Amino acid sequence: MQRRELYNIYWSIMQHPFKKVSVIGLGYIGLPTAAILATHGIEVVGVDINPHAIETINQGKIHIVEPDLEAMVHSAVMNGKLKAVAKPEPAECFIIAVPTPFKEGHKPDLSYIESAAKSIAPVLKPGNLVILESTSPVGSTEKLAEWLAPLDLDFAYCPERVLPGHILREIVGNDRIIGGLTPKGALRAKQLYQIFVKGECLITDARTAEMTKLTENAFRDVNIAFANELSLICDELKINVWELIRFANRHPRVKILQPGPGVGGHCIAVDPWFIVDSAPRSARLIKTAREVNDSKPHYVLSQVKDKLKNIKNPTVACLGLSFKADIDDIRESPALEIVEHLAKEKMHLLVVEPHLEKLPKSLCLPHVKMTRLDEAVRAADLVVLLVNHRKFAELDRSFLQGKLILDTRGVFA
Ligand code: SAJ
Repeated sequence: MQRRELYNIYWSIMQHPFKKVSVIGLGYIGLPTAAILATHGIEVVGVDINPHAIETINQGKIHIVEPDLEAMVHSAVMNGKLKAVAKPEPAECFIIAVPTPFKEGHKPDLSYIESAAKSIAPVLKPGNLVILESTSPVGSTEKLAEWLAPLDLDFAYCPERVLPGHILREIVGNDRIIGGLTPKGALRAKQLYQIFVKGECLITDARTAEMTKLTENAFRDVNIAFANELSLICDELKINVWELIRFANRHPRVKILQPGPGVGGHCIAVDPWFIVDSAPRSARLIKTAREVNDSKPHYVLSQVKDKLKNIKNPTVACLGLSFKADIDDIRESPALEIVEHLAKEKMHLLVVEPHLEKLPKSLCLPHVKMTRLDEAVRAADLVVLLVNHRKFAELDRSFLQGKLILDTRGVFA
């Protein structure tokens, strides 16, 4: 496209600032995005299929756990700038932020995106901008455009990159990758994100933006797999992996991540599979990394059994259930997977999870009890640390004397 032509598009876009935006999917990404747009003066209509989420948000409260988000949602709702509804209504821009899990055989499941597209189709008008934020396989934005054809719309793919627990800081501060199906789609999406993003908004095509998001999470997965593989090698060679990594990281160009009981959450444990699915013959390292990380919970289980081999009817303290430190999210959590397996063995378990009020349903069993940290450690033969919550690091080490310990995160090391 000629410079002049781009300039004309840019000029015409600038004449039409966004006044009303709809966000489809009010979860960990959609709700903060909706709230931050609303606090910048945009009229925002959030759409969700979950009646509980709608009701909670319209009361100025939130149905998820994220620091400072409730205050922002509360003020946006009270100022009349944000409302949650079940049925989409007309707007100038639609941001789709729905889940993209995988199904059988690690194949991406785009059904939530397809449903979102179908739900907005009746209210779309020519000239509307549709942005996909959900982490998606390469080609998904093109598919979205096909589902919504033949309407005259602009499309862009703009992946979220925020870290749970730090969403409000990162949603503003992080750079944004904006991939348009056309240059006009990209420029219009940039105009929208610039309302609240203080980082740079970098423009590309939709396929590159889709792959950028997948690459970031695959990069992290491969690096965690390296650390997890090192932990196995170190166990075999009787070396303390935490000390090893600390020393290796003193090299100016080495930055090894931390081993753990496996990789959890709904992003890093999922997204690399989208690359493997799209390019199975080439994505060998990425696939192996997934397998290394997915096998770690089984390795931890074998370590537990080994530690307990001489103890009859042992009591095991399991410290942590969430998928990572200092959050309440147990989706795809390796800690939960390990505790569920131990529970199936009918072991007497004392579970400590300071971020949950009660045990998840799968652990509501007579031989599994949720307790305080000191209580669990005092009664346990074996203490298995699964999540590096700050509270666990603060434990008085004298409680651990005489206990068998399996520390999968190097907190007590
Ligand atoms: N983990 C380790 N060792 C490490 C780091 C992490 O075992 O050294 C484990 C964690 O315990 C957890 C899993 O990896 O089980 C994932 O945690 P995380 O903190 O690495 O990532 P998420 O899933 O919370 O968020 C990631 C982020 N992506 C990257 O850092 C590249 C975030 O920026 C993305 O926005 C998010 O995925 C997403 O939504 O895709």
